[in-house]
Amino acid sequence: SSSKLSKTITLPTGETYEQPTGLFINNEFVSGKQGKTFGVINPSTEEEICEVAEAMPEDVDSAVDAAEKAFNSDWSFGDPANRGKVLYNLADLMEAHKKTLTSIESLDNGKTLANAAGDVGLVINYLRFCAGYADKLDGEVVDTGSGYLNLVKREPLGVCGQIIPWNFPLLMWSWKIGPALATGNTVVLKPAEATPLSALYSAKLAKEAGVPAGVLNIVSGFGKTTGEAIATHPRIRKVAFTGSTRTGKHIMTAAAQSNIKKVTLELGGKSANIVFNDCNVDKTIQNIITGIFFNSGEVCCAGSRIFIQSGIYDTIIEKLKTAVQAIKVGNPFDPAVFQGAQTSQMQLDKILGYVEKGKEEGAHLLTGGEREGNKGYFIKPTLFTEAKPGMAIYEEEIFGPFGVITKFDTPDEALTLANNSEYGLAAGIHTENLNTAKYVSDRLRAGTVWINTYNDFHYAVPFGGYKQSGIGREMGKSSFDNYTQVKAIRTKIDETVG
Ligand code: TXE
Repeated sequence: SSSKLSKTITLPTGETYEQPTGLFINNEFVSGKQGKTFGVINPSTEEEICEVAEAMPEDVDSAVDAAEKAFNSDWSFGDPANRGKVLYNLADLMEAHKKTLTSIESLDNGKTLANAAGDVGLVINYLRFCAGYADKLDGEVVDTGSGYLNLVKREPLGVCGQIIPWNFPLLMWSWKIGPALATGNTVVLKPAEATPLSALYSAKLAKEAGVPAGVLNIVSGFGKTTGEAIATHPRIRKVAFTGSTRTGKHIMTAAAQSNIKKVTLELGGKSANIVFNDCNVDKTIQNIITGIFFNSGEVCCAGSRIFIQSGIYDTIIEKLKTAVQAIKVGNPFDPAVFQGAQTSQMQLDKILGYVEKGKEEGAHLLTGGEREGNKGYFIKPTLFTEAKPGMAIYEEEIFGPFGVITKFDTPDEALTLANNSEYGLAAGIHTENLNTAKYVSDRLRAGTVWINTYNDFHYAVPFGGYKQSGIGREMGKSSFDNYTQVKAIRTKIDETVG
């Protein structure tokens, strides 16, 4: 069966499921007021999966109306344990639907089933983490003498606009809605136009979990229309964004000019992955690969600048080349495949453009550098050596399975190279020496430093950027700071009662 607001989809696993395709406003799937739709492409086959409703500014208005009404209700004023319960229910439902969610994510984004399963697992854990915090975000009593009672409490911000990217569609959905809902806010979220399916499917689960009408609204659409309507909306009080630094700057400006929305940003990166002479070679090879080829390289904190100390350089290069050439690229539903498709034609073209740039700039193509097959957005894992500061492939975020390698001699030289970037999202260090690890990790200007691991996330550990990689932290306790504001209540006490 296939109605206007949902479509029966057969997954490559043979399973069929019902995909909601409407906008999700006030707990109902609805068509956009202008009746517009857009196609969602399967990046592994370049075929259309389905059409979904496209939100125009008037639809964003409807979503904000619903969210504002829901905010002025028991949702934000009632017992926070109720919000925790709803989020636990949602996590349970997502666990029950884990298989379908995993397949939807692979279908829509092109990532392997293994990558998608990892995402969904982290989503479930993080929602439970947020649920558990809902009733534990205590305030303070400040003593200024017996003539006053001072209460300091944390309150939600109101209607929060959330704009997310296509590389981790469901994970980014959870990083945004988890802390927002736990703290009593209401949400208008725009998924990326390339990957709206898992957010819509999960909206249905949210309703089933008991999320009240208007608390969570999903408005699929494009950045320049739907995203812009969120960033400039006069009644949205906060905007949270994950995506490019360029769009992040634009959103911050729009937030300032419209109504001083609170802003959190998780932006691009060009993270340094530093290999020292005394590293464990085999583990380090795996960590370099995970660093840059995990999730097809579409990772904001990808270890895309690889720095290798001179004493181990030749050994690492030789082993790395062999290991990378053994990586299987292709159908994300094939369990033998390590690297699936890039998410869009635009990304494929962008990455291949950087291959040409790298050659022109005089770097050495060690391996890869071309498309894999001619159907689907697949690209061979690519590494350039002899990359130098000033080269576009060294400075700019490529956002694909594309790493650049540079040789260094001393830890201080590695630090200078690593820190000489406007980005500061993450970094990696590979050494068996605690002194080196501590010295270097203290001096790296990055929000996350991984030692002897990479792209290794945990829901209780905060994540976010230094410098132009962002503002605010997601996951961990820090994420609740992004969604609460402090209210001081100072009461004068009449001491004449004594
Ligand atoms: O990103 P955008 P794009 C980087 C990566 C990639 C490049 C371009 O280098 O190659 O960005 O990708 C919405 N007002 N990252 O163009 O524009 C858009 O609809 C409001 C890094 O896809 O940042 C989508 O939902 N919203 C990254 C989201 O912003 C707007 C993840 C991200 O799109 C908007 C993605 C506007 N004017 C890309 N314009 C990371 N840090 O993880 C766009 N959007």
